[in-house]
Amino acid sequence: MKSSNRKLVPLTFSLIATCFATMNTATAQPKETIYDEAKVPQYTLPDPLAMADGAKVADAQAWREKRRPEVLRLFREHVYGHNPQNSPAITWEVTSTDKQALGGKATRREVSVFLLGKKDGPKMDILIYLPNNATKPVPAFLGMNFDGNHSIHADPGITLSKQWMRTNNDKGIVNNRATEASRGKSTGRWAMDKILDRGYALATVYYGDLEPDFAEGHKMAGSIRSASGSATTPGAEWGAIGAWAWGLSRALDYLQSDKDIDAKRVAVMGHSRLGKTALWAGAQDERFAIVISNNSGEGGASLSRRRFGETVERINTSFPHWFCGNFKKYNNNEGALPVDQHMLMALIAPRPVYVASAAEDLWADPHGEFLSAKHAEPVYKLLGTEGLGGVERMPGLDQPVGKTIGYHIRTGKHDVTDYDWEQYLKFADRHFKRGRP
Ligand code: GTR
Repeated sequence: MKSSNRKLVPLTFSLIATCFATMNTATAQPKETIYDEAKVPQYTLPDPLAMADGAKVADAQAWREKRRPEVLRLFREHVYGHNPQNSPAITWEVTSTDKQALGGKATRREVSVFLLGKKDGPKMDILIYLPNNATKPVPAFLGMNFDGNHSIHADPGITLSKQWMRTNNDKGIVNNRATEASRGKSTGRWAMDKILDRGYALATVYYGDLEPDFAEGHKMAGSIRSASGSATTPGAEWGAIGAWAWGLSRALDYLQSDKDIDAKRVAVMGHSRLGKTALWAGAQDERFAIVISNNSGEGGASLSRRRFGETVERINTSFPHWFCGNFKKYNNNEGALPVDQHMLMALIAPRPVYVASAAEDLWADPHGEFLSAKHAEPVYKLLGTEGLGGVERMPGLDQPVGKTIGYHIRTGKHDVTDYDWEQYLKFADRHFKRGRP
């Protein structure tokens, strides 16, 4: 998605601030967007390995039993909101199967998932491509899409979404509905051939099936937030990102029952706002084996306290529906947050996480995305993994680094490219023990 605020300015990256204690909390803040590393106010990050009461988290058990639940609760209370409890189990129906899709290369399956277990309630449609020449069950990538399942490939067999979507002439979306001209408009973001050739399935869901992406979208018929009612105290109720992330977990519920998919090897992936969503889904739901954030920026991989590019105030103003009400308390007041986004990544530990930035995507603060990964590392190490594997500094352009935490900054703009997918496939091969390490 484009933002008028995305600016192309020269990259200047400073040294990594590695010591929490030496940074001072920011005081008076300028309101203009900062794109100059030298102008970023100082800040102090919360220590992921210190309990809210100050007690040190000394071992894996203390992380697992005490600090991880605490951090998760803090993110729910202050950032993304709480999911509803005790939702009924999903039910589903396979609505189409074509064993000779894409010229015989793949099996295409479409599944309607009834999110609250009944056919007259909210539903989402999963589109799945399975490689025909691979031994089943296969590992999979699961990611939400921005413009309907039909947008990810020109395959005429994909059912055209009937859901509300943002009108866009270039994408053939007229009066908030997709048309035949919408087919395959996002093909470039889904490296279908590469994914299938490497023996992975691809599963995707239109995020608007859960909730249309505008401030009042939660009030629309079929939106999961309106159908689920209130989950908790005002202010801590789930926002749209919470609802989309919940949808990813429901998609995984379905994948667990699909005998062609190895549900223990599902990588959840997302771009931009859907990268924030993938991180939040992966942080909460430990069934996701790998989590991939593509250019997720503010409220995703990048540090909230670092005022570079988009800020908390800015995102809460432009997209008041994405986060919980309490998150607005941190407008221009990030230092008061009990968490920061490195702790979101720490919630994923010890599972592999990959963070990708783009050089021209300064709005998303590439350096802040790298720093989150770096500052999540103590938790990865405590849990016995290598984390970034000795990487101390942000790497140069197009030089992927890392072990359990992967990172790259690619040449170019805010987007998902074949280059990004190549890195995700290598990372997944390595962690799913397919091919050479
Ligand atoms: C921007 C927003 C970003 C990012 C992006 C996207 O307008 O400011 O946080 O999520 O949209 O989703 O493409």
